[in-house]
Parts: sequence; C-alpha cells; structure tokens
Amino acid sequence: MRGTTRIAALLALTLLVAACAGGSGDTAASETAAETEEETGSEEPSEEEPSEEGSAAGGGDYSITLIQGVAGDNFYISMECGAQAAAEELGATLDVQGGDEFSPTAQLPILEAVIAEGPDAILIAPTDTQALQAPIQAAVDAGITVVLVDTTLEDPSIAVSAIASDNVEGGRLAAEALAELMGEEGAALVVNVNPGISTTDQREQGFAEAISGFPDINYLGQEFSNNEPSRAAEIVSATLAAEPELRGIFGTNLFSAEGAATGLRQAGAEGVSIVGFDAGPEQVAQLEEGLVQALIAQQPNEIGRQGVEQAIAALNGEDVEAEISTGYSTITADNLEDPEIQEALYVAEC
Ligand code: T6T
Repeated sequence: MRGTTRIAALLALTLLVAACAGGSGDTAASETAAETEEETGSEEPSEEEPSEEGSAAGGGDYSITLIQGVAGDNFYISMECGAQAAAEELGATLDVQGGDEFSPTAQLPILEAVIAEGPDAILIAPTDTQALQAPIQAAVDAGITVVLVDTTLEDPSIAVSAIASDNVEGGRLAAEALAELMGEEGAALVVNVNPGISTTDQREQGFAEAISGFPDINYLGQEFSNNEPSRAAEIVSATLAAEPELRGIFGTNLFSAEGAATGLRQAGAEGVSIVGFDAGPEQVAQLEEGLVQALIAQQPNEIGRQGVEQAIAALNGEDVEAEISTGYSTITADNLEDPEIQEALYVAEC
C-alpha cells in the first residue's frame, strides 16, 4: 500500500465524533417497522396504552416515511436501519421509499404519493437543493412534519430539523489525506456526482479549499459521474490518458469512488492514490485490495436514528434541534480491523 505507513498517524487522528451525535437499484423499496416487529414478536404500544415519555420515547401511533436519495445505496440502507431501530424503540411506524436513481425525476412522484398518503412525518434526503424546495413545502402545507436527512435545501428552514454530516469538513479531510498520499505533489482530480446536490457540492468545496493549501498539487477540478460507477470509471481512464501527472483522485460519494477505483484497476495505473467518501461493502473490498487508500465514512445509522427522534419530538410539541451535525471516521487498511471502525462500515441490510 503506497504511503500507508506515512499517513497512518494522520488518519488515525481523524476519527471524529460529532459533538451532538452519537445499491440494488430496486424501485420504491418499502418496509415498515411494524412489519419488522411482527417478525420479531415485539409489540407496538396500543391506543389504550400510549407511551408515556417525551422525546426519548413516546412515538405513539405516529406514522413516519423515510424517502431516501436512492434505493439500494448502502448509505441509505444504513440510515434506514437507524431510523427503523428508533421507530421501533419509540413505538412509531416507519415506511421507507426510494427511487431507482438519485434524481428529482425519480424522487418527485414518490414524494407526491407519500404526501397523498398523509403520514405524520416525512424524513427526506432531497436529491436537489432547488427542485425539491416547492414539493417539500407542499408537504409542510399539508400539515406533515418534515425532517431533512443527509442532503438539504436552498431554504432548509421549512423543515423542523436537518441532520447531516459536515460535508465541507469531510471534503477537507479527504484533501488532507489525499495530499499526504500524493507526497504533496502531482495532479489531483475530483469525481463528483451531479451539480445541485448539497452534500457532494459541499465536499468538493471543502476539498478545493484545502487542496489549494498545497502549492505543488495541481487541482484539475471536478467531473460528474451522474452517480454511475461506469461513468466514474470512464472519467478516470480519460483523465489518465490526458494527464500523465495524475497522482490522486477523490470520489465524493459511494458510487463515484467505487467507479473511480474500477477505472484505475481497468487502466492498470500505478502510483495514483484514491480517497473515497462513504464505506460500502464494495468500497471496503477495494480498500483491502489496495486499490483505494482511504475512506471517509459518515454515520448514516445515526442520521436515521436522530431523524426519527427529532420528528417525534416535533410531533409531541417538544424542543427540536434545528441542525444536527454527525461525525466521520477515516478508514485505512491499517485501522480497518479496529472494533470502532468495523462499527462505522455501512451495511447491505439491517
Ligand atoms: O454519500 C452519500 C450521501 O451522503 C450523498 O448525499 C449521496 O451519496 C451517498 O448516498 C452515497 O452514495
């Protein structure tokens, strides 16, 4: 593994815990906490036996729908697991929906159908900061409590709470790790998703800011994969052909990073390091293989859990936190087996 020993100390220090926190591509995945409870035999509080406590409990009979950015993405599956655990604990019913691609075109009809069903609360990862603003406002106007999870809106104040990683900071972490791996010289490329996604836009912003602090690194800028690993792989092979000085790549999300690494493998390129955002099973396999040198893992389970808790607090008329920022773990081959790192890996199913 190139540069691993040298960056190990730096990366070990970047295990961050937020102060206040702890894909198959299937269309419209849907599962409820109530269904899971049936399977496990645990009981939801009945109408005659309402739950007594406040935000730590007291979900009562609330119905909550989580609308993912896309179905089948290990990040959103892990978020679903946290949301489902919290819903079960608090006695609420959770339904989970997600489109077959990360786009407003796929997400809008799902949101409209959910609004028509009229759950008490919607947790949603908007796929575009602008395109989802009015449709989410329509949910609020229909009396539905809205919590933003992961991505946000141009005006997030219409939601009672927004829970996400600090994505600018995540981009900075990626730049520092990549610069170290590159020996602070050579050309660097960002493989991003699409413009207009708050999280990945902010990751690129943080990356660009931090990488400008390394005078011998030539930042080539970003290219967009449309969340398709095959497109990310093509971007990498084209850049390798055009830029012999390419030494580092930052993939801003699971599919961009996975595809970028595949592109590098296909090209048989040597001496190019990759830092990827997220920590899906395939990304971890690429890390073990030595194809990828570092992964910046978010806390999707925690985002889901807190999303449900904030929604229920709002429905109960209790205090709600307008903004919650969750933390990161930087994962390398050296710390992969650490128990807290194993806990940070994303799951394929709950
Ligand atoms: O990186 C996550 C998420 O934070 C982002 O908003 C979209 O992509 C992922 O779901 C990973 O695929």
